[in-house]
Amino acid sequence: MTMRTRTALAIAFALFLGAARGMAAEDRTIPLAVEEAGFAPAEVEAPTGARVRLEVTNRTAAAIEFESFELNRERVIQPGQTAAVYVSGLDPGRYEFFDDFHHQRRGALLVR
Ligand SMILES: [Cu+2]
Repeated sequence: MTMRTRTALAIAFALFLGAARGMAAEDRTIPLAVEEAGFAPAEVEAPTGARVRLEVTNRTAAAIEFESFELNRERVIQPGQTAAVYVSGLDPGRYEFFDDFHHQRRGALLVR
Protein backbone atom coordinates (compact mmCIF):
# COMPACT_ATOMS: atom_id res chain seq x y z
CA MET A 1 0.00 0.00 0.00
CA THR A 2 1.40 3.39 -0.91
CA MET A 3 1.57 6.18 1.61
CA ARG A 4 -1.08 8.08 -0.33
CA THR A 5 -3.49 5.10 -0.35
CA ARG A 6 -2.94 4.64 3.36
CA THR A 7 -3.73 8.31 4.04
CA ALA A 8 -6.83 8.17 1.83
CA LEU A 9 -8.08 5.08 3.70
CA ALA A 10 -7.44 6.71 7.06
CA ILE A 11 -9.42 9.78 6.00
CA ALA A 12 -12.28 7.67 4.62
CA PHE A 13 -12.44 5.70 7.87
CA ALA A 14 -12.46 8.89 9.98
CA LEU A 15 -15.32 10.27 7.85
CA PHE A 16 -17.22 7.00 8.23
CA LEU A 17 -16.82 7.09 12.04
CA GLY A 18 -17.98 10.72 12.10
CA ALA A 19 -21.07 9.85 10.05
CA ALA A 20 -21.86 6.86 12.30
CA ARG A 21 -21.58 9.07 15.37
CA GLY A 22 -23.76 11.73 13.76
CA MET A 23 -26.48 9.15 13.21
CA ALA A 24 -26.25 7.87 16.79
CA ALA A 25 -26.65 11.41 18.10
CA GLU A 26 -29.85 11.98 16.12
CA ASP A 27 -32.52 14.01 17.93
CA ARG A 28 -35.47 12.11 19.23
CA THR A 29 -38.73 13.54 20.57
CA ILE A 30 -40.62 11.28 22.94
CA PRO A 31 -44.15 12.24 24.00
CA LEU A 32 -44.91 11.23 27.57
CA ALA A 33 -48.20 11.87 29.37
CA VAL A 34 -48.76 11.95 33.11
CA GLU A 35 -52.24 10.66 33.88
CA GLU A 36 -53.93 10.02 37.24
CA ALA A 37 -52.94 6.34 36.98
CA GLY A 38 -49.30 7.09 36.10
CA PHE A 39 -47.00 7.74 33.17
CA ALA A 40 -48.31 6.79 29.74
CA PRO A 41 -46.44 4.98 28.40
CA ALA A 42 -44.69 3.78 31.55
CA GLU A 43 -41.57 2.90 29.59
CA VAL A 44 -40.01 4.74 26.67
CA GLU A 45 -36.93 3.91 24.61
CA ALA A 46 -34.07 5.84 23.08
CA PRO A 47 -30.88 4.84 21.28
CA THR A 48 -27.51 5.12 22.99
CA GLY A 49 -25.98 8.58 22.66
CA ALA A 50 -29.10 10.24 21.23
CA ARG A 51 -30.25 13.74 22.08
CA VAL A 52 -33.65 13.13 23.61
CA ARG A 53 -36.44 15.63 24.08
CA LEU A 54 -39.02 14.22 26.49
CA GLU A 55 -42.27 16.11 25.94
CA VAL A 56 -44.03 15.66 29.25
CA THR A 57 -47.72 16.58 29.33
CA ASN A 58 -49.53 16.81 32.64
CA ARG A 59 -53.03 15.42 32.03
CA THR A 60 -53.95 15.35 35.72
CA ALA A 61 -55.88 17.91 37.75
CA ALA A 62 -52.90 18.90 39.92
CA ALA A 63 -49.29 20.00 39.47
CA ILE A 64 -46.77 17.20 39.01
CA GLU A 65 -43.00 17.16 39.30
CA PHE A 66 -41.16 15.08 36.74
CA GLU A 67 -38.07 13.91 38.57
CA SER A 68 -35.20 11.53 37.92
CA PHE A 69 -32.13 11.06 40.08
CA GLU A 70 -30.42 9.05 37.32
CA LEU A 71 -31.09 11.68 34.65
CA ASN A 72 -30.49 14.52 37.13
CA ARG A 73 -33.67 16.29 36.07
CA GLU A 74 -36.51 17.89 38.02
CA ARG A 75 -39.36 19.88 36.52
CA VAL A 76 -42.68 21.08 37.91
CA ILE A 77 -45.49 20.97 35.33
CA GLN A 78 -48.89 22.54 35.89
CA PRO A 79 -52.16 20.79 34.91
CA GLY A 80 -52.69 20.84 31.14
CA GLN A 81 -49.14 22.05 30.45
CA THR A 82 -46.39 20.38 28.42
CA ALA A 83 -42.71 20.80 29.26
CA ALA A 84 -39.64 19.65 27.35
CA VAL A 85 -37.00 17.78 29.33
CA TYR A 86 -33.73 17.32 27.43
CA VAL A 87 -31.19 14.56 28.02
CA SER A 88 -28.33 13.49 25.78
CA GLY A 89 -25.36 11.21 25.37
CA LEU A 90 -26.76 8.47 27.60
CA ASP A 91 -25.06 5.11 27.99
CA PRO A 92 -27.16 1.96 27.64
CA GLY A 93 -29.26 1.33 30.73
CA ARG A 94 -32.50 1.91 32.54
CA TYR A 95 -33.13 5.43 33.83
CA GLU A 96 -36.05 5.69 36.21
CA PHE A 97 -38.25 8.75 36.68
CA PHE A 98 -41.22 9.52 38.90
CA ASP A 99 -43.68 12.22 39.90
CA ASP A 100 -42.14 13.67 43.05
CA PHE A 101 -45.57 14.96 44.15
CA HIS A 102 -47.21 11.53 43.72
CA HIS A 103 -44.61 8.81 44.22
CA GLN A 104 -46.84 5.99 43.00
CA ARG A 105 -46.39 7.33 39.46
CA ARG A 106 -43.16 5.89 38.06
CA GLY A 107 -41.64 5.16 34.72
CA ALA A 108 -38.34 4.54 32.96
CA LEU A 109 -36.32 5.53 29.93
CA LEU A 110 -34.61 2.49 28.40
CA VAL A 111 -31.47 3.33 26.47
CA ARG A 112 -30.01 0.69 24.16
CU1 LIG B 1 -38.35 16.96 43.45
